[in-house]
Amino acid sequence: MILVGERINGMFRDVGRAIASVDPHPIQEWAQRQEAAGADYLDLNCGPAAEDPIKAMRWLVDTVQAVSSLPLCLDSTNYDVIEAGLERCKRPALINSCPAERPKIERVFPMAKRFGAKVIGLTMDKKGIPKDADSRTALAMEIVAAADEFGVPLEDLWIDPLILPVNVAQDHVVEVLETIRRVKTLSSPPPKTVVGLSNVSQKTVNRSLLDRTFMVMAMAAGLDGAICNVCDEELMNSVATARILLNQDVYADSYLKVFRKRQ
Ligand code: THG
Repeated sequence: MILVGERINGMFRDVGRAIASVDPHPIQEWAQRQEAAGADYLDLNCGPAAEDPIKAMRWLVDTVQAVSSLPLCLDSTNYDVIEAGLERCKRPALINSCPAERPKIERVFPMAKRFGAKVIGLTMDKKGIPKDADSRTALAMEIVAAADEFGVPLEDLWIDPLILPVNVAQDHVVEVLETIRRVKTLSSPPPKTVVGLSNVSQKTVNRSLLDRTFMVMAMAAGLDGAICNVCDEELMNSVATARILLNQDVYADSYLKVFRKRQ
């Protein structure tokens, strides 16, 4: 599993405040904490409140790179913000994200190629997020075709079937799992799959239980990565255990310790 730490996001009050007051310390603490917890990437999202999001993204990238050598996942719907971040990234980054809409594809994929960045493609378009796996998979196919057209390697394409909160879109969850399975048949090599895990439990009680149960189900369906709360130890133990049961790691009685050390 490729784990993307979700915590440097202006939607969290402490991070939003740190961005607004240009205070590097809370940001750098979260970078180091998530790296120690086993993150492979760090998601950076200025949040809805940033006054000058281009300046904020540049500052976030510089601030995080001063204390962590993890690659970054630049999370914005504003592609000028993503481009400003990419210009500062020392390592190949992950662009988060691009929907299956032609003008956005034409903006994002050439930029990904220019910077050697990877891309998260969303199974949504102007009409929004469809419910059924057929429609989600059709949108994924449009993004696979775009990667091919613009010369972005399929290994660098991550498809996100967009998991929604279970309390408002319960009937979507099985469709997302089926989409994860089907995306693997779209090309050779297949694109990777990724979800924003914490979406599933937004505004519910038992958040951690919902997150880790869905994580294990999605891993069994073939999920390759997740933007998630890497500081949730029970979630990380579930990931380690699912990897053993899916024969992705060699069993040892000490597998939890082994996983934690390796991550
Ligand atoms: N797909 C992709 N990128 C994404 C998402 C996705 N980026 C953002 C998001 N979804 C994933 N990251 C988060 C981060 C935080 C929360 C959910 C998803 C979250 N936040 C608290 C809440 O809303 O209750 C914030 C409140 C707080 O604790 O302060 O749950 O799906 N490609």
